[in-house]
Amino acid sequence: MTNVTTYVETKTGKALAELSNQDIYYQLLNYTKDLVVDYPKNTGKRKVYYISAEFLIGKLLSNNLINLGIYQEVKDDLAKAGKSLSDIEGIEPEPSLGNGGLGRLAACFIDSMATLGINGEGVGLNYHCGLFKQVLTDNQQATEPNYWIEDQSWLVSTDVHYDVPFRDFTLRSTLQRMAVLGYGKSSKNYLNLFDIEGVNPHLIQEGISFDKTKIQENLTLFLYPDDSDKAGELLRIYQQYFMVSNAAQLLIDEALERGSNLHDLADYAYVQINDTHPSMVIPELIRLLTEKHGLDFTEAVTIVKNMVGYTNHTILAEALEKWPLAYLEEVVPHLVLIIKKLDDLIRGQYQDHQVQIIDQDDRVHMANMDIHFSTSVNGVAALHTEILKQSELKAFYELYPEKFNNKTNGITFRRWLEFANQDLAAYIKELIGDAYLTDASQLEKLLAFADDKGVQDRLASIKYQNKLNLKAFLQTHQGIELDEHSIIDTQIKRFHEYKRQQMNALYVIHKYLEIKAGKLPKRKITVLFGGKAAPAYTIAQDIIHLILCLSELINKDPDVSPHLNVFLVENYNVTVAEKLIPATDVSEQISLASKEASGTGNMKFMLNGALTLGTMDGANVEIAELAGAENIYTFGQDSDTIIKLYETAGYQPSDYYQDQLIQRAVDFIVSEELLALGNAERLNRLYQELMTKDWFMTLIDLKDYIATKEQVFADYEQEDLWQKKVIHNIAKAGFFSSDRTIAQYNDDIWHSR
Ligand code: 26V
Repeated sequence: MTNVTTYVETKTGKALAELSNQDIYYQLLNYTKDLVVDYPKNTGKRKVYYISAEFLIGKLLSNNLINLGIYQEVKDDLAKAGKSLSDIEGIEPEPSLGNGGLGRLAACFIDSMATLGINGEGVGLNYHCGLFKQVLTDNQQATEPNYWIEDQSWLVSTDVHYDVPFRDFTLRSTLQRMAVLGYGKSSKNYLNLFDIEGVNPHLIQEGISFDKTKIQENLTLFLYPDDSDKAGELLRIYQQYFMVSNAAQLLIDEALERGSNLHDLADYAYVQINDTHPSMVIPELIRLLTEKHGLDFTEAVTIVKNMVGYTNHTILAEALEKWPLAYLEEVVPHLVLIIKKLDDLIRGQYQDHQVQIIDQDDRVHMANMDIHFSTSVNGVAALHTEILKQSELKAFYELYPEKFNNKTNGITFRRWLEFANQDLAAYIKELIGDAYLTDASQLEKLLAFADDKGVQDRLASIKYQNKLNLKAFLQTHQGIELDEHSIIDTQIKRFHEYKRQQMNALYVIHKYLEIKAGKLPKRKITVLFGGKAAPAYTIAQDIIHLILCLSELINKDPDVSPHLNVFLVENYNVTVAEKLIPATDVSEQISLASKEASGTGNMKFMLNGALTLGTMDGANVEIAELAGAENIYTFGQDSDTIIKLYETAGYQPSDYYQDQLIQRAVDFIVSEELLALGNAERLNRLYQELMTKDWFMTLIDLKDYIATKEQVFADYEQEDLWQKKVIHNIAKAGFFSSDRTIAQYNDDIWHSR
């Protein structure tokens, strides 16, 4: 293949220098697509189908160029023509086809499957609008639709179509694909995104509200629409069934094509169910095998059971799907027949009501069905898997101990180091070579430099340069004035009470009050937040409001702003994360212990040389073990204590509110200063919530959090000590490569060769 300059000249008849960035973006898109069109697909008899309602892939241009090994070459060619690759990257719309960690994990996983040469593909939905665009106005979050598909995009149309039957109509699908390229590989996989033909954007009304009843026009219009009402829940069932019926039909067709006689289907395919959203694939496969392909029911059940694994991503009860049987009857009555048969099978085997599929209230427990009819059940970090075994799924662990296994999450280093932190990546190569790109454990070689002053200084200067890059980005995008000399303390993730952004906000109040009283920090602190809140989640909106009011109060106060700044970065997404993470000094991972299944942001920060301030939750526990207790800042009650407190209803916020320091911070939420800037209803509701309920126990850890954070800031002033800790973190981050995670999935669960 010719180089990019020649390609563009041949295609357009113009020199690169004459084209606009927009034109160049489309040229690069097509150049990349043309390059890989003839790449062979990965083979491997047993093909993995990673079914997921979300693939938070982010922008693809740079990632693809890196995986093809031509990023630098293209960058240089563009530079010769006076063009900047990073400006062109800015033009690509981000496909935000996920809410958060679960969707981003799926994106890292397909990258790693391709890199390891595994015959494994993603299957999901081609949402026309990704997660809503967040606009901050009047110190509140507003929402707008987030289109990402243009006339030219990474999607490639196929002639694959299936009929998907619902009670009242049948929908014909189309399949759009994206090539998934492995790092340094000349073979590919696909991300398969199913769509309907008649999506109608005119159904969208104000903001992101839309007519939820017109399924034949809206099925793939939005990612996870608001499901706080019945119409939303039904739409979600339509989406899920459409996704899995297509996946099941694709899988069977491909297996037949590759020589399966269907009795041996499990030798040809393995389905990984990413949380319970794709659970209906189990009864759907059984339905297709029996009704369409004439297999006997008992045999079909055995086959399917041998080709399915289920990953659990949360222990939050409200997030575990339990569909009313009546809703399923309304959408997919033919599937209900199968689900009832499966329920009968289980009732015949086990009396324990905790393990039944359909409960006394006629709700279908999707996770229960998955666990019975699969070979593997996994959690996503060591602690999370233990909690599943010992409490949440204890009854199942007793039935099937052999099915339970842990697969600690990981991240792709191609995106989260090579691309996002190019200076750091280049320096690491200078120090230890580039073998770490395919064998992340090689990063441990950096330990030899932990006390090397020259290395420490270079790392500090790379961090400083990344702060300058972030400063430029925030200035252009949001008019924010970031102080590059301040210590940058970042909390980026979905807004949820269990993640405790409100605890960080209480720290900010505490610091503000101290500064007002004349107690100044040694160095300016910049607290950055980023994240979206579900539109129907009122308290999360209230927390956003509190942070935005604090931001206005603090940044405008001439006494305080030289010492403390607070910003909520608008419309947090993968692209924003790529800018924030490399510039951060302190990584906030402060969930209530036991509630964050794993976290993956924590790993990205670790790899990029930020130190973790966190609770012993999710993968933080493994970060602490690997990096060493002296290289991470942990605080707060542990998961055993918290789980007991829930069991005994032993937590009362008023017990902690007695403390002067806590009282002062909490009361400030409804102070005159904040009420003058904010919405009294929101601030009062949040205050009341903390005082009377505080379901996620903000106050229990607040004092310890404040004290530990002060220690972090004190240590930052001992530059050598700090950089030594940074080196230990980067060196030990290799374990969190998603290549390691995927190798374990394949060795222990998929056995795809
Ligand atoms: C879903 C929902 C939906 C209903 C309302 C409340 C709620 C709260 C949480 C969730 C989470 C859904 C599953 C999920 O995204 N889990 C995340 O998965 C990541 C990848 O394994 C993991 O790193 C995060 O800790 C976990 O929260």
